[in-house]
Amino acid sequence: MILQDKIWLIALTGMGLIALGFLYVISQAGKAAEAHEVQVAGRTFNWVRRGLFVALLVLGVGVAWKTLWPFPIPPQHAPLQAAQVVDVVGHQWRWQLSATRIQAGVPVEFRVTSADVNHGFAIYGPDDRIVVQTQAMPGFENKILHTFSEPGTYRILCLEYCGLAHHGMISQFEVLASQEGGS
Ligand SMILES: [Cu+2]
Repeated sequence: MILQDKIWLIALTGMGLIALGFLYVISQAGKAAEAHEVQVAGRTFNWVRRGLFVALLVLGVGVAWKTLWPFPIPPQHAPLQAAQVVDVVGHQWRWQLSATRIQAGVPVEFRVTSADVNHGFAIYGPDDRIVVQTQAMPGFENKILHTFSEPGTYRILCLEYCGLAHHGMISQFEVLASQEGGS
């Protein structure tokens, strides 16, 4: 199962649990409560609340640790020494690339900037799933380091609304199997 489907499943499960909670509260509404029961319920609720807090804390730290390690963003102020480098400039409304043929299996560094306004530089794979993305900002150079494993035609879309023809800001490049040789 791919990551997006897993996240979707987790989200659906969460929504389902919340819906069940609502249904339970609705089913209990209107029933008279006894003073002793209220006291016991209050104490139980406090314990549940503390347990939930600890569980969420552990879950949050755990998920952050697992997903940010290894950190997905390469060092921005040091040379990356990748074998392939592609300079990317975003314009209203097109992408300017210094190379459109990239070799699979070899790290490639994208140096991304913009000539005018902020753009969102996003690479989509042959299966139309997002591979990697960063901001294209005037006056800044944002770096992406990526190693493509699948050959094919990759598309670049703009993910930051940048004016009238933002939707048409689509470009593409080829990822070649290792033996084909790139440029
Ligand atoms: Cu745009």
